[in-house]
Amino acid sequence: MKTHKPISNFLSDVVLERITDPAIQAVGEKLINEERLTPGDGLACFNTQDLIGLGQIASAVKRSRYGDKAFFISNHHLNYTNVCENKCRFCAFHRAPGSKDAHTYSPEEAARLITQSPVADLREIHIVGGCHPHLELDYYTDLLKALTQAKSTLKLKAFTAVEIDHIASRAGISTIECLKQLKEAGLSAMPGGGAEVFSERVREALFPRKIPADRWLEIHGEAHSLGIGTNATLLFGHMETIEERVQHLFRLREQQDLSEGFKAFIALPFHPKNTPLAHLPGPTGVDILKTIATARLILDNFPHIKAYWVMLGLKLTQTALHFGADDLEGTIVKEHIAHQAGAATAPGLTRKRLVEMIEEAGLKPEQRDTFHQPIQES
Ligand code: V47
Repeated sequence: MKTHKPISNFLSDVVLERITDPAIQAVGEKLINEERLTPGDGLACFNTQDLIGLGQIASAVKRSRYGDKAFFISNHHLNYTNVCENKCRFCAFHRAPGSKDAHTYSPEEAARLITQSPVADLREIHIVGGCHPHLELDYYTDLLKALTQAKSTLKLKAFTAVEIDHIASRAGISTIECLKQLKEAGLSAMPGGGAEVFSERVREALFPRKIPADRWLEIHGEAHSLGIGTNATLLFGHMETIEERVQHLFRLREQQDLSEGFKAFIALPFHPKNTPLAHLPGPTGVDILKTIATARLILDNFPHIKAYWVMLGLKLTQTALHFGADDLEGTIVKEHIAHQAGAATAPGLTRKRLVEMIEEAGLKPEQRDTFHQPIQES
């Protein structure tokens, strides 16, 4: 069911006429006529020199859905283990089993960390780890149960499709059965990590041990069939081509047409430090804004587009809120994956700072829960 206002209310002929690139003007006209974009339109968005024109269209789409609002959540990121057997070449977070800075929290340790969380109005725990070679299904269900017991009002957004595939194969059960058991133990939603870029060429070069695109999408479809809402990501700015980025976005749009359970898309700019790809520069600010704006336009069936402040930096995040993004992610407390790869942002932000950031960008902050429902301030 369509919940947004006509884009023409937010994208006038005057604005369209000022757009210098005819291909981007044509994109704007298509959206006004409620036509879906084609891969050719996606390429035009990435290739345009008219960044501002592209941003105006993406911002119009955002405002047609959410007006001046921008969303955030009070959450805590918990990386239960950094032990991972996948050894992806873009990742600075993973450690070999037994290495001196490897960690794996017991369910009790994880629960203690959450009861000590500095976030006063905590709503969600975002739980992601590695593909640990020795943890069993019971560990994951015990972890979810211990966290629920620690704070029963919390929602648990846990385990990427990559982890779900790993847990299920170790347990010798199907991924849908695994998801059912995790849901029973307290899983409310799934994060969007592990998608990287849906290109077999890039997978073979950078993450050959990780599940391929079809499997990642299939597991999200299974989660959706069980009523588990999920997110999706794109890791960009390493060796992928623009065509591969566009294909990635279209595969997500196709999956969402089928299973309808994606809640948010997050573009993850590659951070090279401490990875085997440390010689790469990572994407520019212009590229990051283009990617977010283009995602907003192609992913017409995704409710939310996040600007992940941890990886964007605070100023580019504020700018991204005018390039199609409507959500900042959260308070987080202590982020590891991007920071170990060189992110220069704070480990976490207070709720007050998130509110200020949105207000400084000229927008209205709205606190949300895991399911993107508004939370009234108490
Ligand atoms: O899965 C790993 C990526 C992801 C690097 O769903 C890297 O709400 C950049 O998925 N440079 C984790 N990216 C982050 C993530 C996420 C974050 C916030 C909210 C949500 C959500 C999801 O980060 C990993 C991987 O795709 N990643 N290494 C790197 N060097």
